[in-house]
Amino acid sequence: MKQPLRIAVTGAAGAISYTILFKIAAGELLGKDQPVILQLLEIPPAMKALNGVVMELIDCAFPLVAGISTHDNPEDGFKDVDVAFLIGARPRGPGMERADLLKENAKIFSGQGKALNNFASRQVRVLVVGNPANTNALIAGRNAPDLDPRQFTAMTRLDHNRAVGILANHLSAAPTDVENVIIWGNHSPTQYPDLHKATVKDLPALAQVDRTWYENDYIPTVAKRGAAIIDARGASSAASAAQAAIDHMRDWMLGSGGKVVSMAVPSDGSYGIASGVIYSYPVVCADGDYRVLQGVPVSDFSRGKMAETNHELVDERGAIVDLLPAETEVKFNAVSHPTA
Ligand code: NAX
Repeated sequence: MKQPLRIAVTGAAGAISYTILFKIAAGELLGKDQPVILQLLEIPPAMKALNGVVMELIDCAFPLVAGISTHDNPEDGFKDVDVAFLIGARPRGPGMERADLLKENAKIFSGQGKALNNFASRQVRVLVVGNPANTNALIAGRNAPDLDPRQFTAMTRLDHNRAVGILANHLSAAPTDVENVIIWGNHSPTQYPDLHKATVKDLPALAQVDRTWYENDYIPTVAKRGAAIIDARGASSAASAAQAAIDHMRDWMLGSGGKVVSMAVPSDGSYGIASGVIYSYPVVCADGDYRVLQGVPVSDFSRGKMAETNHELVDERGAIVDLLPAETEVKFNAVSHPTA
């Protein structure tokens, strides 16, 4: 039996965690031969609810769960963790401006970044799900100067999976028939779901759909899917978000099998994007690492969309710039990422 890996999950009493914890415990993240220790974080008022979730985890008698602990502070919760899902975040309250939301979350994610820096495994892989996810990941990473910034990523895999699923559905194809869909930019309505490189059953996707449908229907449907789900369900996406978080982290750790997937990662300036912002790119994962796909053709239409979402991320960074520590040297590829 392998040594257990330590998995931290914040917001562990919330809706997404109520799905993801049971998937991780069942071996859907790292395989059926990899034991896990779950380190669950919440804020003090939610500790009682978290204890209820722990009772249910115990009641599943999962063979792979080698331990469960609960924490109301990141210093204890992130001790020695190999993987961190940062799901908990401050939701937007009534009358709260976007800038206030960014600042409130900046406080949470700077503390979590510091705690990861000081207490997590040196190889920790971090996925930020809590919104505004891209800028929260930027804040966490910038507060962890002893870790490689590339260890901090944000989730656009839900947008990627939505883009695949909605296209497959439109063409009466299977999701596995769809390849090379790309989400560029921010996990927000400015994101750009790009089909220029995509294929369905090995033929160009854009040759199989109406261009007007692509521009006026498909792009906004993917980008605003979260709001449509809230409108229909009266609650935000939770099960699909949990699945996407598993997909993101599993591919990062175990490889994407040559497939292109979308991950929001620190920009190295590729495709003219502002250096340092956490921007969703097409990546291929192998050997426990990810590599931004280079050489994707960018049409004038795409360039405009990619710039718009880039501007939004630069603006978000501007709104919290006074809360960021001084920029450290960006150590791209400085740390190796061995597979689990
Ligand atoms: P819930 O409100 O159900 O759960 C969030 C939990 O986080 C709560 O139990 C809360 O007590 C806890 N929490 C808050 N601050 C915390 C802190 N500092 N430390 C530890 N725990 C803390 O929300 P849920 O539906 O689970 O969504 C969680 C986050 O994911 C939200 O920010 C949401 O906007 C974001 N999403 C991001 C998505 C993405 O694709 N990147 C998609 C799904 C989701 O909307």
